[in-house]
Amino acid sequence: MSLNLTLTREDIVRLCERVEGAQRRAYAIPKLTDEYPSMTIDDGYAVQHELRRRYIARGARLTGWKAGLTSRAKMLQMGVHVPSIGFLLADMARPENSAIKTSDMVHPRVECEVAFVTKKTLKGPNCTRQEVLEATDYVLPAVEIIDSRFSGFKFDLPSVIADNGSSARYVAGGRARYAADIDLRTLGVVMEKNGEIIAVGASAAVLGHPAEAIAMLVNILAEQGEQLAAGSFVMSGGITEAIPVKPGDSIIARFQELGSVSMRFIE
Ligand code: 0L1
Ligand code: MG
Repeated sequence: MSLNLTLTREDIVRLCERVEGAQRRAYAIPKLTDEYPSMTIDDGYAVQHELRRRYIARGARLTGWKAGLTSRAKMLQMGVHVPSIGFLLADMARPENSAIKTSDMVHPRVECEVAFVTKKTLKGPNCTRQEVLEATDYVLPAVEIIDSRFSGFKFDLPSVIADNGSSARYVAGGRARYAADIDLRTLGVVMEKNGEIIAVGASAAVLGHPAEAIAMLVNILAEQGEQLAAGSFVMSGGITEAIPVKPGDSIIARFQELGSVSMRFIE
């Protein structure tokens, strides 16, 4: 399948430098399509690919991937029509119960997700939910801290993809379980902020079943000529809506069957 690219190599490098600057120094930038209105989803992935290449060339370690915009509510909220993927690096991970700095993020928000750890390589196209479940070593609960670098949350799909799906930090914890031992489609989740319930959801919000989101991710990787390596940590997308956090906030995400994941936020 041929890619629908409109950006030149120079444009890709320029936009990558712009996004990287915003990510590393935590400032907001206008959405990329203000300057490149014809930018496509494939262009967005080309910028994301260049971003990953640069981080890894400087010593970052790829730990896995994230599916994003996987619930209908989130797609509506963000005004986009298809899910997206982004990469995860070891230095984005934070320990459970830790204090997470906000001064190195633009406008952090948290969302509850089921994470998968794989034991076999997965390849698209046409990867299915069943293949994902067979390749899964175990699942565990996670909270993603997303941080769109675009001013006023005004963005579109090519811009979000170029910004690595707003990836910033992630915390995994709770209890790891074999996927076969639980009904992954009907897991309930409750998120508390400062002791108050602020969001509730069920895992079916993620494309009907979180493993569908992983299959979707593998199929998008295939379009980019890539596969999902065995041993990857993969987040399947927000079950609850994204909740803004600021210094002083504490978050606890309680997952049915999988335990809870907590963290607090500091300046
Ligand atoms: O993880 C995700 O669902 C990606 C979110 C991208 C848009 C946003 O920043 O909310
Ligand atoms: Mg997410």
